[in-house]
Amino acid sequence: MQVIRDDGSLDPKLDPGLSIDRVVALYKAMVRTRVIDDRLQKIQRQGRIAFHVGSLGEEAAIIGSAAALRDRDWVVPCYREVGALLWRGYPLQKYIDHMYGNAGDPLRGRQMPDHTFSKVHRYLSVSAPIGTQIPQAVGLAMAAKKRGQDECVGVFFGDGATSSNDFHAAMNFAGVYRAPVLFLCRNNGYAISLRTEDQTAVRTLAEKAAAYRVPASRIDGNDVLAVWRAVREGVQRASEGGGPSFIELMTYRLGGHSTSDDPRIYRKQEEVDAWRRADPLLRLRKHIEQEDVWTDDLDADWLSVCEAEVKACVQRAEQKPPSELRDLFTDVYEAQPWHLREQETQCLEGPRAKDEEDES
Ligand SMILES: Cc1ncc(C[n+]2csc(CCOP(=O)(O)OP(=O)(O)O)c2C)c(N)n1
Repeated sequence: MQVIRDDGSLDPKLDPGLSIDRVVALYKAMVRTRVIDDRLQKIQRQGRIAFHVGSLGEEAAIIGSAAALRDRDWVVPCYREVGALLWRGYPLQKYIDHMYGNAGDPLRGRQMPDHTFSKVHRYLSVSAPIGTQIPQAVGLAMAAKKRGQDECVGVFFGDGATSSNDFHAAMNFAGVYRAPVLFLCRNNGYAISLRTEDQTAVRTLAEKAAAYRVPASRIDGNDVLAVWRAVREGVQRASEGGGPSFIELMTYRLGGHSTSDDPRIYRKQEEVDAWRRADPLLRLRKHIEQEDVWTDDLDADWLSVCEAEVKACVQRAEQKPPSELRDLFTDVYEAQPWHLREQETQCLEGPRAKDEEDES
């Protein structure tokens, strides 16, 4: 499905009818996510943060899905979806603090960068082992259904995850119990260096859903309105008791898998250039320009607002002290149990103190 044509016009039969203000908000969120990505990539290269996993080129798939879910619905992320968390109003400063693992990091530096979460924003923590979040999402959806709550769960994962055991177990459960879950598969062409066609024999990932009687669709994932429409249809189905949906979002990872990857080793520049021309931001910008609500000046202004915001957050993050070692033992239970108190004392004394004790 495609709603925004390459020339920026809309297919009137498929237009989901969002207000133009809402469409501009989607564009602004996509630009903001890209600016954040770009800045984090640069400061990682300067050795100021350890790692970043971005969403360059996949912004429409992520922001469009987040916008179509309702506030009471849950987002179960893979690891590229911080744009969805920010869309829900998560403070950028907290995210940047997390990237530094400093004293402002809600995870106290105990996780890898880009593995954040927020309970109040109904955004689950990242489970790095591929596919493990998918059965968790189905469990969450089944819990909501059992409680009679009108809530559904949008779970993100990549094409590679559809070859994991957890994907199949989760799809089976969701199919049998008609769980109110949306399987949001970002088919970005690669699982790190492995091309989608080399890791599965099927022609489309959407057809895997048929085996579990889960309704599936294949969407232009670089078209934010097509994504919105497909996800909102899935939300409605789930809300009316119709159970799960699988949505294959066709997109492309324009950057490396993460800052630890060099994609030039396994893919051709011509392929990347072709997808750059299909950049989701360019197509949406064309559309809002045609609607006379966006101009080059507005674009430049918004870009500098986002850049200034990220720069200020980075500066503040770099002034904060690191997470405290003590937090490892105190920030676990409301009341610290005796064994953690003992470990805290030993740890703060340090291994040298222990060695000296042994020698004496
Ligand atoms: C079980 C497991 N095996 C290997 C890895 C290393 N790994 C991290 S991301 C990744 C590729 C995932 O690809 P995909 O599911 O397509 O998501 P994408 O990164 O493209 O968004 C791999 C193999 C892992 N995290 N977990």
